[in-house]
Amino acid sequence: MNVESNAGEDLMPDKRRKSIDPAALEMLARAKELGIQTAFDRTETTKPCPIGREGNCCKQCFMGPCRFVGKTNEGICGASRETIQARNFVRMVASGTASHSDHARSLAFVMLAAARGEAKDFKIKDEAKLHRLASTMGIPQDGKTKEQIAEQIALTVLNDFGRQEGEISFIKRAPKKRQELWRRLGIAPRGIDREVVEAFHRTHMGNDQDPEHLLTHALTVSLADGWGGSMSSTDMSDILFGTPTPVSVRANLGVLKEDEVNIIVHGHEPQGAQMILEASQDPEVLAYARSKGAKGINLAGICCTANEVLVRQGIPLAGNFLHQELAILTGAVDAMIVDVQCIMEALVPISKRFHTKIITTSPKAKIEGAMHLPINEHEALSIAKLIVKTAIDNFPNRGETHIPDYTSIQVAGFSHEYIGYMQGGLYRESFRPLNDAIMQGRIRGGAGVVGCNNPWVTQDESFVKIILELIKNDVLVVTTGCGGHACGKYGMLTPETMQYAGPGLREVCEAIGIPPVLHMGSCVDNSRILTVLTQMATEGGLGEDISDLPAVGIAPEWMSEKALAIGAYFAASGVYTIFGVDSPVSGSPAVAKMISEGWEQMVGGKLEFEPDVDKIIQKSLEHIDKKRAALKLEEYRPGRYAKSQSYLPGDVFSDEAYKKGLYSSKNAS
Ligand code: MSK
Repeated sequence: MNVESNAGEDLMPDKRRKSIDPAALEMLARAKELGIQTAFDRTETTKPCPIGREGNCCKQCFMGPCRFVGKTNEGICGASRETIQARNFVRMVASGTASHSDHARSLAFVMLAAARGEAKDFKIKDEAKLHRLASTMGIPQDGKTKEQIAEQIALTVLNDFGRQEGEISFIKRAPKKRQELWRRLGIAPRGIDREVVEAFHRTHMGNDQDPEHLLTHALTVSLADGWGGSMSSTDMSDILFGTPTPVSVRANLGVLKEDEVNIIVHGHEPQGAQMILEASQDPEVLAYARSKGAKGINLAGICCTANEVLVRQGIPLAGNFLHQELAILTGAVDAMIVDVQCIMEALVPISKRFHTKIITTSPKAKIEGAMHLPINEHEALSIAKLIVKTAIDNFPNRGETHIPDYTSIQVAGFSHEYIGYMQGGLYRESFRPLNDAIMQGRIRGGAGVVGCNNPWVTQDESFVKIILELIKNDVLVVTTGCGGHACGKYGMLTPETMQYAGPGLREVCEAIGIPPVLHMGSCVDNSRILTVLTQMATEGGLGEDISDLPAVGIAPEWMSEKALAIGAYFAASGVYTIFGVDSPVSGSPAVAKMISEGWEQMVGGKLEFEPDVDKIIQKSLEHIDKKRAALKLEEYRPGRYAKSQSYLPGDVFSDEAYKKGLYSSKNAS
């Protein structure tokens, strides 16, 4: 791959900045200096195919690909524009579901091996959660050891993959009314693998040719993700590695250290990263690092593997999706350990310009030119030690380094259990205070602002803008994935962010002792948001179903198929969900209407694509107020509790604001 280019301009073709993150801008300038191309630059040189981007390309058979341009309104087989748009959409949702759910499958095998004593390095860390989960799954526990219960949980989850009839186990955790709706509509997923396979069967040439019928299956397959693969991933990870509670930790590239072995974990699955963490704390391994001249071993994370070890063990964050190449450009990363999903193929060619070793650890994902050391559950720690020692051996090979001097403090790790606990303590945990605050209008509503970075929009800008505006309007925000990272990099996950919140929200945050933006974890942890919404819907006072709640879901910088699966399962669960950037179904207003108005009539939630950030904010607030009115709640009156403050000094997006305002430099307290 050619990595030479005239890269490094910090402006996009439309003169917007490539990022609002000063660390990213500094590294892009460094890339330019070194003549290295990154995703930011390839966005300019690799123009997306406009036909495919609009969803107007059908390549499901070899009579085509058929391109729906100009007056062409049917493929060679006669397929309509709407059919091919719906087919493409279903396939993306199925791929996203497969990814999240296969992540769950590997955790189920780890849990099974641990329960059977075949994976000595993995233990059951959260026994209370194990018992809670077993009882919701209806698994008998009397007279059973925790290992026997864990074995039954793992087998039940694995059974949900291959189940041919009935419905997956976690569906019964949704509000009763929602479960009944799904059953009535026939969209409750039977088995995870079955729904994914059926999605590919239906979208094969010459099969399902009714766009609405196809899109209804997108709802089913996405529910297999949200209430299946993702939810079971979250629960099994908590049981094996601990349920998150708030941790305070630094974020951004400045967490890398000049005098220590820097290892970055990147991808999505927690089990390998957990072993790397344990290996890096082993006294013998630490002594080995010192023997090579390093003061210690510094572990940091990127993407959702970062989130997994951040929210549980407080491992610092090196950055979000678009930081993966920038981290290598520092010259200070001795090894980047990658497992699955969101790993750019560009990492290897860039790493060849430095000393960084890219090591792949999943049997499912090899990268040409990278070292492949798959971690299996049976000898996980010994393989992890080998990987860490490989990084240590590489430390003396470092050349010139350039670590941008930016970090910020973040507080992350708000599991749904912790959110319940902080509202009532260990014995009286509940969602009553939150529901009451919404009913009284202290809190206007809730929003999940989640998802990826996409180099087609200024990195992190829409996250910051949307979230600041929402909290200013008394909307409590939860975040996950790379959105969580974006918030963390700008200090928005700290209690100090309360000063930018509206007076009602601020009062509630002060009373409970939480920031107005809560980081709940990784992409699969969007399932925690489903659990929170269920608890709010069943607590009383806010209706009986998720679709009754004054809440929205937003993915302003989405890029992955997993994000689309998440968007679809939020809609299927009753949430108004808005995606930024652009629409993958923009070539067919009819299909866009089917997943918006059509789905709203069917399931009470809808999925819309809105590139304009101001409109995203406006639509979100309007929706929240519409739901408040439907619930006959007190009218939201800003300023009722105190005077609202202006939310940022000066220009939010200036370097000065970042350095003096939300953003703190590495050496600041
Ligand atoms: S890592 S799926 S870029 S959130 Fe989960 Fe970030 Fe999106 Fe990957």
